[in-house]
Amino acid sequence: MHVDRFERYWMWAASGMLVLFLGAIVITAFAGSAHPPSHVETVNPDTIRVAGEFAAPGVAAGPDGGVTVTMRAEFYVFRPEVIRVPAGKPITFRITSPDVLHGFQIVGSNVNLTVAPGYVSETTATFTRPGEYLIVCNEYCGLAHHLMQGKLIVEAAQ
Ligand SMILES: [Cu+2]
Repeated sequence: MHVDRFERYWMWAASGMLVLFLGAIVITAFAGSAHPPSHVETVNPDTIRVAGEFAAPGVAAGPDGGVTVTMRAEFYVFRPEVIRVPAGKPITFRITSPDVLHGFQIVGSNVNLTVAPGYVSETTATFTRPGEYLIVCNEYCGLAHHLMQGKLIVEAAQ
């Protein structure tokens, strides 16, 4: 079968790109520990306001110096709205929603979670630079979505 020379070039180029891109996925999966979201933890969205850890959201220091921030994202507010955490310590955010889908993005950081009712979204980040960070909801959640924001205050270690 005759295949034109230029067509052959393009076939090799396309095959090379496939190998390159698949290789990049495999390499980052193993070397960079990149993986799809795997933290699956469910809660009953009907009761999180009255029972369990999300009924009293807030900041709690752990024995190892790390900090856990328990939060609710709900129509159209984050609870707590203002979070104070220490700089240089691992901060674990645990957040869920009692109503609809929300987003939880800390502007200027890598923290960006989708908050779905019935599920606990969790991530850990360390903030080395003290200051104020804006928290926004980046999933359209209703009429006052644009007003839904919070503040993270990272305090320098004493
Ligand atoms: Cu929203």
